[in-house]
Amino acid sequence: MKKYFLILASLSLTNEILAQSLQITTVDNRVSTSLNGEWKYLIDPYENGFYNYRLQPFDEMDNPPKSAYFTDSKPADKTELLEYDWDTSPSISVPGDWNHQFENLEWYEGTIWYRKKFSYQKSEASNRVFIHFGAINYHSKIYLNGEKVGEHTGGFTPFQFEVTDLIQDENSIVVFVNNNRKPEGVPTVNTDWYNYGGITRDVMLIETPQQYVSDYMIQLNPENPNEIKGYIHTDGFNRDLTATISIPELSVSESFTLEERVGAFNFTVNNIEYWSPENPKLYEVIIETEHERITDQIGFRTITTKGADILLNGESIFLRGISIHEENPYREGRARSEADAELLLRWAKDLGCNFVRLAHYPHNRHMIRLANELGLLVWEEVPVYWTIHWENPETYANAEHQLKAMIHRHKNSAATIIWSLANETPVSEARTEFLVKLANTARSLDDTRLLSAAMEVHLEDDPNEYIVGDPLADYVDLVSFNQYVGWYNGAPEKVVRSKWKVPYNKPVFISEFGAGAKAGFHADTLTRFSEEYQADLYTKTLDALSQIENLRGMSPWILVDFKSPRRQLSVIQDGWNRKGLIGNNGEKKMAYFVLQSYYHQKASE
Ligand code: GCB
Repeated sequence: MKKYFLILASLSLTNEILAQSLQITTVDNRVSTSLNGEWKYLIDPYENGFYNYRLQPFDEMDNPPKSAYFTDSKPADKTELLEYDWDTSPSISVPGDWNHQFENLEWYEGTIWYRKKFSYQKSEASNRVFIHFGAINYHSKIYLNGEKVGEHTGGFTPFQFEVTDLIQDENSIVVFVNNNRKPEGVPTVNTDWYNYGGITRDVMLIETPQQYVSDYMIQLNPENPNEIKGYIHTDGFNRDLTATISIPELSVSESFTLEERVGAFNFTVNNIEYWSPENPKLYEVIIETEHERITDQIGFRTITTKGADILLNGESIFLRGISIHEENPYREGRARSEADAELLLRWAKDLGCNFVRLAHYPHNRHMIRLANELGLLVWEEVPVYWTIHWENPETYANAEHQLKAMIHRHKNSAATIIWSLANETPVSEARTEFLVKLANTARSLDDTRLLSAAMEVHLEDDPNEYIVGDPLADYVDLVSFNQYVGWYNGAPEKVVRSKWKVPYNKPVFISEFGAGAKAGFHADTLTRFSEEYQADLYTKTLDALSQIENLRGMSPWILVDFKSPRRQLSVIQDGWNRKGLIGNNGEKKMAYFVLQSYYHQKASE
């Protein structure tokens, strides 16, 4: 029997989301027009297209001069001086980082302008239009037909601006992109990954009715697996609307009234086939109002913890994971497409994984969609990495914005089970306060997933006993830590003597361990960067970690070699972090097979 009623209490949970900038939930099921493809670009290290020679920003002037690049101007006649010309400028592919596209931009960090001209006709005159960016690294300013529409900071989360009043039949969009690393940024100046710049993800125009469904959450109640709960938000007119949620395969069709643009619901459903790695069942879910009909593919599952156990649909699960950077090694650039997601996640499946840690920032939506289809559980993470400015309120606001955007984007993803708050951050009062605030924010937005963070270990009296003693552990659901005994800390034989003390009655997860190896380089097990060294370290580490009683999973570092300017050992590294189980040429290293056979055995337990 189904029942339906409004839960007013849960409205307060959703106010937080209402308050943040309107980012459309799920873009693939909207009326949209892609703006991917060839754009023009101008390299502007001195930001000449942005300031005049007195360093006054053009976009703060009442009448910006034609020399402002965003005006996309032409000389009126042959006598007029104008020192740029968009039409004769070179082209660049969007989406795509600039570094891998042009040799002279391989190491470029700074400002590049992009421009695209396009025609547009709304399908209904009264409709609204938004320009949506999947991600731009790192800071961007968007101008349409000479007018500034907005600015965004943060390299890995989507954002959008309404352009209903600016869009015309013929348009010029100009985007200022700057990827300078900043000490107060998130991430900060030093990371162990490459600072790819540019419009790195899809760009699209999204058209909606006046009052449109801007956001919805449709999830299983973690406390009752026969109940689906959630909310719908609309934006635009503030008229009471009737909304209907249908799940045809479950014979669900529930209608309710949206008051003040918002409606929360829960209803009972019987015979749900739960989503799991073994059975990644997705249901077609239809959300309808009198103005629009949106369809989505949503899986239903619960994820909770009890003592040391991680319970997926009430059953204890071991997370057979691997860490992944968002890079296509063949292209030596950011992963950006469905094909790139296929490449990476098929490798993870072949390795025997049921879980992927998408490090160290929110990955593109293709990765998450495919993980839902392939049955891979997902850890998503914000780039709060190493030494962020813990005491700077702007740094906090930036980190919180990225966390909110990440949660907002994938809150209907069954595959996503963990939001990770940080990676290897040094314990201090200010840092813990910062991360606890992030944890509280995450919990207020989503009570259907777990929280974690990749923490560190320390030694006390016993030189072989690594202790997790981080006050953050009290605020997260999984106690996760990175450890590199046998690589940064001694040779693999040291692992054999090591113990780990994790004094919490919570699931323990090893978010990283690993060793560098150059694919094809063979030597004995003591020779650094040989495949034998890496394989031996994996064998010994897997054995040693099994002493940890509460161990419920791991995501060794890392699936594929990835580019990092920190790695300059010539002949061996040449700008690549070599801890991949797969080389940048796609070759599987010996350690790949060690982990694969461990995972096969784990899967059969
Ligand atoms: C770590 C970091 C990761 C690095 C890795 C390494 O602990 O979390 O971002 O890439 O070690 O290879 O040193």
